[in-house]
Amino acid sequence: MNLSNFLKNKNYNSELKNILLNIQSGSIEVYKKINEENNDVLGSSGQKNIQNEEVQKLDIIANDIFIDCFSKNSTIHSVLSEENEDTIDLSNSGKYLIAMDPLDGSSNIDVNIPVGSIFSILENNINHFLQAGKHQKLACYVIYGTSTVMVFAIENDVFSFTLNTKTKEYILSHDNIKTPEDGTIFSINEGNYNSIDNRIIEYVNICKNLNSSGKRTHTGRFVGSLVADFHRNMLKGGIFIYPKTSDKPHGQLRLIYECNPIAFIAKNANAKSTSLDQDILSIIPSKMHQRTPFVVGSNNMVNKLLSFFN
Ligand code: AFP
Repeated sequence: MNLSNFLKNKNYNSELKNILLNIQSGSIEVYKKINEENNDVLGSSGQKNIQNEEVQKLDIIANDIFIDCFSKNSTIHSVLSEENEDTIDLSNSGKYLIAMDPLDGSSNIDVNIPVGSIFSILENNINHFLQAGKHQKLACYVIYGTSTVMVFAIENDVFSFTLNTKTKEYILSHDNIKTPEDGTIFSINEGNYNSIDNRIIEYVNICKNLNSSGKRTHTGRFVGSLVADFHRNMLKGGIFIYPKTSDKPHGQLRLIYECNPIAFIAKNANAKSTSLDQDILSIIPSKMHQRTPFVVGSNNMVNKLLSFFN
C-alpha cells in the first residue's frame, strides 16, 4: 500500500498527515538530487554553519527543498533547521513547529554512505521550540541508502515505507515496528575512546567479551550517520552511544532536531533513550541548537549501560 492511501485509511490527525505528505514530497526531491543529479550535489559549499561545521552543497539543497515544501502548508508556524541560526517563520496562524536536520551525516555524502533527513513536529505554544521531546506529535526520518526509506512515529505506532524508485511512491515495508529487547550491535565512535567516561569503556569492553566457545558476543557498527546507525539497531536490536567527550563536553548531537525525534521513534518502537543523566524526552532545552550526550537502543542494553552509572 502506498503512503497516501495508507494515511487515507487511518484516523490520525489530518494536519499531521499533511505534514507527512510534505516530507514525502521533499524527500523524493532530495532522493532525485542524490541519485539522478549526483554530479551537481557532491562536495562542499565552501561555507560554514553557525556551529562552525563545513556545509556541503547537499545540506543547502535539502534545506531549501524542505523549507519550500513546508511553506506551502499553512498549518506550519515555523521551522528550526540545523542549517539556519534563527527559525524560519512561515505562517503566523500555523499550529505546528517543525525542527529538522535536512541532511544528517553530511560527511558521508561524497563517499556513498547513507545520509538522512530528520524531523520533529511539535505544537506551537509559548515555549516555542524549547519544549521537552515528550510533547512531540510526530517524528520522522528518511534514509537515502541502498533504498530510500521513510520511518515515522505517530500515536504510538512506528511505520516504515520504502520508495519505489520507478513510480516514486512510498510503499509500506514495516508495519508496527518494535525493537528487540536485547541486541548484539554496539555503535560508538571508538576514535573517542581516550576522551569518554570510563563507565562507557567498561560497558563496551563487556560487549567485546567472547563466549565460552571463543566466539564474539557482539558486533561493532558505526557509519557516522545517526539515522543509518539508529535504523539498523532499531530493526535488529542494538545500542547507539554518543557520549560527552573532552572536546565536545555537551556531546555531538543536537537535542531538538536529532535526538528528540529519534528518541520519540525509539520510544514508540519500545526502545529506550537517555543522556545518561535523564530520559532524552524529558529534557527541556534552553537553546535551539543545544547538544546532548545521546544513548538509544534496545531496552536491556541501555539499562545495562545505565547500571554502570547508578
Ligand atoms: P554531520 O551531519 O554534521 O555529518 O554529523 C553527523 C552526526 O551528527 C551524526 O549523524 C553522527 O552519528 C555523528 O555526527 C558522527 O559524529 P563523529 O564524526 O564525531 O563520529
